[in-house]
Amino acid sequence: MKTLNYSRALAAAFICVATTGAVTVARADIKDYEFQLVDQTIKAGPDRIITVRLVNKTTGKVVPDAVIFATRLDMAPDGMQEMATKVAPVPGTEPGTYRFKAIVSMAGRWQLSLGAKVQGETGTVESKLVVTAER
Ligand SMILES: [Cu+2]
Repeated sequence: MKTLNYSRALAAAFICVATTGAVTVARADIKDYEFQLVDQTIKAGPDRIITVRLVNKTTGKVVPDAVIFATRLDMAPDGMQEMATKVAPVPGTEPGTYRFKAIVSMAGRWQLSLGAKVQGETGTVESKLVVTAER
């Protein structure tokens, strides 16, 4: 009986090690992902569209179907973090790009903070992007 239990435990341990190894090889790190601005500058005004892409830095490929759960747009880069505006997601034009509509009420630098989940990855992608609004 003892021997049987021992070999079972050993088999279980072996499977565990094998699985862990496979996962480590197959899975990219969540830190390999980042959002990038498609356009660094936009025009100030109502209903402006900010377009970003989500990139896997190790492959250089864009990543579709991320779930964006946090957005914030404020003027922190120009010392006005209390000056925040509503951000509404709008459908992307191509896979891997994500678009947001916002009222950009003032010329200057705006920080877009994004939090997202990537399919098949644990953890959260968090990016802060600075977009310049021109008059
Ligand atoms: Cu401002």
